[in-house]
Amino acid sequence: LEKFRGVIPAFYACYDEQGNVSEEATKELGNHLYNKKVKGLYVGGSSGECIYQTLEERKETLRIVAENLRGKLTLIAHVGAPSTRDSVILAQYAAELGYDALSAIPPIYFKLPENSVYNYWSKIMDATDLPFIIYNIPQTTGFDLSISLLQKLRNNPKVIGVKNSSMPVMDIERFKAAAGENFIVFNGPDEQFVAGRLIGADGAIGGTYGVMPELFLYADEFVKTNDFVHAREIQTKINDIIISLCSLEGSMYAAIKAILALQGVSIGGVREPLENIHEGDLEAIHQIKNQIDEA
Ligand code: HMN
Repeated sequence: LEKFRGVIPAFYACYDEQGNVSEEATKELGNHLYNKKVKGLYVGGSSGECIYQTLEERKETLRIVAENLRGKLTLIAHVGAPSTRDSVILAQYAAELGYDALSAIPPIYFKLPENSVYNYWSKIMDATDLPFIIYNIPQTTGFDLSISLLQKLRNNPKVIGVKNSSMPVMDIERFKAAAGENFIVFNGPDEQFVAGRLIGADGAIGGTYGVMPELFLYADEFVKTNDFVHAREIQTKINDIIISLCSLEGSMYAAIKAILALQGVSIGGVREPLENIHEGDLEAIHQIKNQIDEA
């Protein structure tokens, strides 16, 4: 499980000027993050705008990233989709492409009982030999992973971890305690990266790493060397930046992509209904870029 311990940016959706998935931009972002020395990539999750992409677009992104970076970075494919059938198609494709693990949110839209969620995740796991990482993100899915469901899933040896994006840091500690040895819990909320690592997160996956990977890599090093004063200092810088990113008219991901463009990596805008940046955001975007440079 060593290959999963570390800082793993959630990969952004990469579009061309017409808003189509761009092979060139996808490669460019992948290479950029590889050069920053991150541990791996989480492809096609929330930050990948998976919910707004067709199955074909999601397959395309999975393929481009794998062909470019397989063997160089730990690659996790997020295959959560509205139907079990589509998730299984994505899972099998990710396995063919050589991904290191699969991951999925619980099914969305209908409020389904725990047993349906159990069956959904189990069918994804049955579809390939790959290990599986549960994605718990109750603020967007409305579904909270319970300890009893985690324990039930844990009977399947393919379940190797949880990517936990719920806000209570304690959930990380509870999931670790319940799951036992040889299990990876990833910190989800970037605002709590240091706290999550301290309470037991073995690794971390996040939506803002891509625009400031150095800060998370430094914070991680400080945690590893028990230098909590410096770790906390970086967390404060990170949180100031995240608050700025979330304060514009455009969505957080639109702001991130605009800053990445200033950093030399152009991956287009966001897909609606996510809000693209407004004229009035431009000055703030330059300021946030400077804020990141100075941090
Ligand atoms: C992904 O799946 O793309 C991300 O890892 C999701 C991640 O947990 C993000 N959560 C949400 O978007 C709700 C966070 O990284 C989040 O973007 C960050 O903490 C800023 O609020």
